[in-house]
Amino acid sequence: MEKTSQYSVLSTQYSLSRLALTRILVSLLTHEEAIVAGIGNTNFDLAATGRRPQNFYMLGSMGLALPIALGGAVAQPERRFFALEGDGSLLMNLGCLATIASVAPRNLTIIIWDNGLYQITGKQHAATSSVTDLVGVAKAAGIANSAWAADEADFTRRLSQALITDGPHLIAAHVDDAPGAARPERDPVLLRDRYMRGIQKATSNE
Ligand SMILES: Cc1ncc(C[n+]2csc(CCOP(=O)(O)OP(=O)(O)O)c2C)c(N)n1
Repeated sequence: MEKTSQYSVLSTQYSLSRLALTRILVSLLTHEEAIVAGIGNTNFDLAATGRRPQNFYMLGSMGLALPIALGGAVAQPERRFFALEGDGSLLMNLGCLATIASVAPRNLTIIIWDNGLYQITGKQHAATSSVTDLVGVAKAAGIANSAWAADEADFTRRLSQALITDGPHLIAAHVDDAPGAARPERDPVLLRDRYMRGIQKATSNE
């Protein structure tokens, strides 16, 4: 079988709109929560939701959204942090799940967009498309509060719970492979400085 897109092979499984879920996430934030987006479509879609100084966009290096968000969550326990990562990028750095489980930051929520693909480099299939269940991996790493979101309503419900309860939380969703909706500025210094200013002010989770 020609393997052009996992979406075409398992269309019922990889059906949620990554952009719609990203919009739900941003719409639920009211306390200057930080969002750290991994490379690829994850940060392309976040950029499409509009300018937020508390958003950070990773460029170039896979698997760093979770470690960067973990550092922020430890440094600013009064602010909630969200890490957005693609399945391919998380597969490159699975060890960070064990680190997060060990540190157990109450203010960190991990969101995984699993399209079963390394999409932006040509839709090569990732292990998640066949054998690897990232929620199972996260639970085994020690992040007990890890779950798949079945649909938009379930995602909204789980996220709303994560916003008012102690983490770490992990929510994963089987998403589509629509092209990324926008692009952040490809300027690492600008992106870093804007984010550092955006999270300078202490905020409250209440
Ligand atoms: C160490 C390393 N290897 C390979 C790449 C090339 N690369 C950039 S994005 C990407 C795929 C990312 O997959 P995923 O995180 O699942 O996001 P998607 O493209 O599916 O949205 C790859 C392989 C890279 N940037 N760094």
